[in-house]
Amino acid sequence: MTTDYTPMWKDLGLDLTAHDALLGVLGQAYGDIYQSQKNRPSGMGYFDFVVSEVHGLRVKELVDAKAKGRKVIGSYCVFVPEEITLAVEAIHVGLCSGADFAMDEVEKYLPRNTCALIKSAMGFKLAKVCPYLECADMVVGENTCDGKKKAYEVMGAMMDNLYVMDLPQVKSPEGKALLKAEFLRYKDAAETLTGKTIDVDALKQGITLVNNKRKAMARLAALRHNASAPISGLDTLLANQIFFFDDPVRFTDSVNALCDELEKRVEQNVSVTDANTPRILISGCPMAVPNWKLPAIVESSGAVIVGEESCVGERGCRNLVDDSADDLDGLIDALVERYLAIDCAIFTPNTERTDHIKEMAQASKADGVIQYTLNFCQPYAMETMPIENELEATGLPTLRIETDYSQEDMGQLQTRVEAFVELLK
Ligand code: BJ8
Repeated sequence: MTTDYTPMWKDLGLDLTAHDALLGVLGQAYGDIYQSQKNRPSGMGYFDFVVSEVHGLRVKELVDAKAKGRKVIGSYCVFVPEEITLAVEAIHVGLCSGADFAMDEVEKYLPRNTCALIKSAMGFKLAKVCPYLECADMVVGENTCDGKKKAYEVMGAMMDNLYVMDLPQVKSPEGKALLKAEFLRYKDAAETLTGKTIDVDALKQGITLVNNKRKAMARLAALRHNASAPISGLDTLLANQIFFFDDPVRFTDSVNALCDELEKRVEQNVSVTDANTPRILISGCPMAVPNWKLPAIVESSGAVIVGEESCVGERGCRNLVDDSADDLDGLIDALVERYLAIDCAIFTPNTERTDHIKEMAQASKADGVIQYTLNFCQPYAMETMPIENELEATGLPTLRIETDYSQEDMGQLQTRVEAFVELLK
């Protein structure tokens, strides 16, 4: 960062010492993992810049927008509709939860055997190290897995701006009605927060902005299907992570510029790997910034990641919202339709997820699938075995990895991943 943002962080109430420690770890990990990659597309320069300013320039944009009267809404899940946030001219930021922080403190509130993502969310709050969280005028939690549901009860006592959205667990007509009621309740809450009323034009505008972001990500995903592997999995994961907090228009333009470059790379057969490098699809729990652990191991073991079946990936950003309705109720129905197609493991049954993994594996010409689960995440762990059986029945080798954010199992993971990559060769 070229500017000294200390006064801004201080005004936001961050713990400056703890925050420096977090930025130090993040910078080191980013340098080691990202800057050491070879033959990166030049379009990644924008994303490198965003990371270098992750707690700087982007946060300043939020602070400046707040000074002009705009509100910031933070969210922990891809079920929270950004379209509604944008329709009230608020700014939507995904709260990342991808690193261990203040774990001793967290374990005074949550059992040790809670998944790393939930612990991280609470650690960032307790340690006061996340400027996005401290900037947010409203933070939206959601009733998805049991761990998150119960953690929000605890976190509700730590913040005065936590709003919890209920979510269905079954994709039935009743489940759809519940999601619609919850989207309408969120719309009311967003209107109350901002003092703006959502009309058809405003919601259509929000839908267009988010659809454009998702279209750009779909373009990027499709380019990875090319046999030449024009971009690494680590770099595309980074774009997927930045999707959650960057300015939507600038982000969309930057992804499209990257895709223009990748199209040329494909024409000229420029690749980030050697020919015949094993291609791997990763499927499972979301990888929030700065959780780059498993992809770094996979790509340093001689494979390339060609897709992420994840909420920080294709599960989270595929499918557009139909904006053809000309009344508010019709547009809300279209939002419900799109969001209810998200095949998160909290749903029962959830067979569409297996179908989606198979489709992704085929489209991306994957040689194998790694199922990635955070320790103590029951919904995704429970789905690994039936998915493994189905994939292996089609001849696709799979590997199950359960881990957390610590570095302790790095050696063991590297050995297992290397053996899997050898098997795929
Ligand atoms: S829509 S995947 S972003 S809930 S890893 S906290 S499931 S115990 S993150 Fe998620 Fe929304 Fe679903 Fe996507 Fe629980 Fe598992 Fe932890 Fe998880």
